[in-house]
Amino acid sequence: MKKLLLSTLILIANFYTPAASMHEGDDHVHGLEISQPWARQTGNRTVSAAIYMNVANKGAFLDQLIDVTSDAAERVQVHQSLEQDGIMRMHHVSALPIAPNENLAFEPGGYHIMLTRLASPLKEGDIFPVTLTFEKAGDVTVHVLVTGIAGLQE
Ligand SMILES: [Cu+2]
Repeated sequence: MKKLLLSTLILIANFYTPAASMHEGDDHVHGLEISQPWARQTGNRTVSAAIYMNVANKGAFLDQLIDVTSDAAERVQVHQSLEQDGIMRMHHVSALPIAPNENLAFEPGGYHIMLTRLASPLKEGDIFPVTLTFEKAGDVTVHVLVTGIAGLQE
């Protein structure tokens, strides 16, 4: 009986711990696949920078990006660039839903993660962590590659 109880506990532990360690990875988390996070180098400037990536929901459930954090800047927000009356404007997006089978691109002229007041300039070749918080998947830390001024070459 004692042995059975112990194996049940181990089973429960195994069931729960992978979720925590999965959150540290860069890709598959609760069906979310996050690929190629990148940001352009900023020269000597620390005013702002934008992070781009691709988020694919390969799971069966709708999820939402509800927060983004990083030590790389004082303020980190999800933004959407939209053209209004011929002028490109950026809007803060507080919750960004990603439906099953949806492939959401964060790209120049669209969604991006805005870093405002950088801790230090972004230098080409640097890699820094950013944590995305999803309603269902929880915290997912990705590593952003700083590219040259041309951006990520496909
Ligand atoms: Cu922005």
